[in-house]
Amino acid sequence: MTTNIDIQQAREQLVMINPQPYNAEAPPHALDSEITPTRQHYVRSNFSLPSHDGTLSVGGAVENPFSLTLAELRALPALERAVTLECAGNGRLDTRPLPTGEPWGGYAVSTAVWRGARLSDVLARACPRAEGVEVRFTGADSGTYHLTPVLPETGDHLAFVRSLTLSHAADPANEILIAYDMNGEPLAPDHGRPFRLVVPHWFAVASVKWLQSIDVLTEPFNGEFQTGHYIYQWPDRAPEPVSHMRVRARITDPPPAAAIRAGTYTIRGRAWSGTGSITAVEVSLTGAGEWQPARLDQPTGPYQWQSWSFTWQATPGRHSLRARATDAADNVQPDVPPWNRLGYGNNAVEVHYVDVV
Ligand SMILES: Nc1nc2c(c(=O)[nH]1)N[C@H]1C(S)=C(S)[C@@H](COP(=O)(O)O)O[C@H]1N2
Ligand SMILES: [Mo]
Repeated sequence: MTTNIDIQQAREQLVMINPQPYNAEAPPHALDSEITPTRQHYVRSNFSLPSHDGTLSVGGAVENPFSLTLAELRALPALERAVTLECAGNGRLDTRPLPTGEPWGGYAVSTAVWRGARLSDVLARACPRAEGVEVRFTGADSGTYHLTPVLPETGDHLAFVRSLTLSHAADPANEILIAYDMNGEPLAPDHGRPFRLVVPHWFAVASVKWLQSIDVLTEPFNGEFQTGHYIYQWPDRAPEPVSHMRVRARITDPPPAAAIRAGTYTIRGRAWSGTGSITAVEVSLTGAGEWQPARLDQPTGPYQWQSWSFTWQATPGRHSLRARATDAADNVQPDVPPWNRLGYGNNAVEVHYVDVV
């Protein structure tokens, strides 16, 4: 049984953004490890922690509806993958004018090893009917929700529900998991106990926690969490739903606002993207242009951030360090946040100040 004390302890190492619903960033040093320790993995929840009856029902437009207990899910062939999850609102605090929404700094991003059943296996067993177009995922959490003005008709008591296209969800190559273990232990309550979706490459809003039901739909789903929120409302072009993580690099060492000794210093960091592996990271030491190539490590897996480093001859004074990543689809980070009304997907190049003494 999980007590309030257990939940409190699980939250001790995080940097709180909102006590209720509980939202918290990873501490900056969490990014020093390739796999984020579970207690340092950021948490984002739209509602209070729900209770869950321990079963997953699979139905809708399928030939063979069924339900699974956690034990039955564990008995299916398992897949284990390290997956970097990033909140689409990560970096919102650095966008101007400041949008509404949780004021995330830059640490709503973490990487964990997830183990679970393949969503494609579960869907194949249910046998979707030919007219199926989307799959809807319903979480056990619900509550009152501050609606965007664009969809007043959706009401104000909502559950957390998202969908994927059936072709995306049912393709085994996409390795979407119904995960029950995180870093070798059963999922913690804040991360979706007893099971959750993990959708590699996508902003983590797609990875529905406390998963309760999976339904094949014959019409596209347009719930609040994919038509009201989690939409890029650009000032100058048509709105787009939030989907893949945007290319981004982060300096992890020296840590933010550090003072270091003059001499040779290895700058280290991580870089990630949902639109292709990272192909280059460049570093600027002057706050202006002058981009120099960093050493980029090969990916250790298809869905996790990559490590990079740069050897710096640090001279006394204050320096502004910047790192910029490019991915295999040739996406490169912009200099300024790509402003949109709800402040999603800020992947602007970050400036890191360091004092060298
Ligand atoms: N049921 C449910 N699933 C959810 C959410 C939620 O509020 N309810 N938040 C989503 C968002 S916006 C993010 S960023 C991730 C966060 O996952 P984590 O808390 O394990 O880091 O969960 C996603 N899954
Ligand atoms: Mo998120």
